[in-house]
Amino acid sequence: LSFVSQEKNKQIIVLGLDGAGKTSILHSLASNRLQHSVAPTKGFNAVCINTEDKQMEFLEIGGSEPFRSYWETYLSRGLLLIFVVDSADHNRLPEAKKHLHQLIGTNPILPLVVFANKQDLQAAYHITDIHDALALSEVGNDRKMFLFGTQVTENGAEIPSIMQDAKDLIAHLAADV
Ligand code: G3D
Ligand code: MG
Repeated sequence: LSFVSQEKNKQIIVLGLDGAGKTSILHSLASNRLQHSVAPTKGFNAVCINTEDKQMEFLEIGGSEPFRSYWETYLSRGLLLIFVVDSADHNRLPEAKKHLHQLIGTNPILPLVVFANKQDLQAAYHITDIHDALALSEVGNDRKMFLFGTQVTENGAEIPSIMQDAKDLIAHLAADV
């Protein structure tokens, strides 16, 4: 029983500035269908995703200012961090970078999966530019780090293979920790 309750605390933490697409990505990964979010997350959003052999619990914490104080608390007992950015929101990339580096600075081995979302938008930076803008080369040698370009458009369509790959990778990383 203690094993079960210990496991219960281990969540995949999903962070990023508000409007980046965290909820949209989570719902799409959960349903295997692309799903836009219909409303901004107020506070917390917990989503369970089943794969063939296990269940993963994701916790999105709202990106707006009042909730950011919770980020580090939850992260300290997280399995891995998923960080979502709006690739077309050039003005706020420095802010996203600052938060990301603050978050991972406290944990040198926490695996990191970055979603460079909204790749459908004309103004979106390519993932190589996102890699630079977020200074991902500085995230640490001992850390597993992955970067995916994603887009959540075409409501109801099956998720593209890159999102399926990301989901498989996350399941793999979560099992490994
Ligand atoms: P958040 O949970 O990070 O705050 P949401 O972000 O998932 O709530 O998404 C914020 C807005 O961005 C939503 O639009 C959502 O539909 C849109 N969005 C999410 N992903 C994409 C994407 O890949 N491409 C585009 N073009 N839009 C996306 P609204 O209009 O409801 O604010
Ligand atoms: Mg949200």
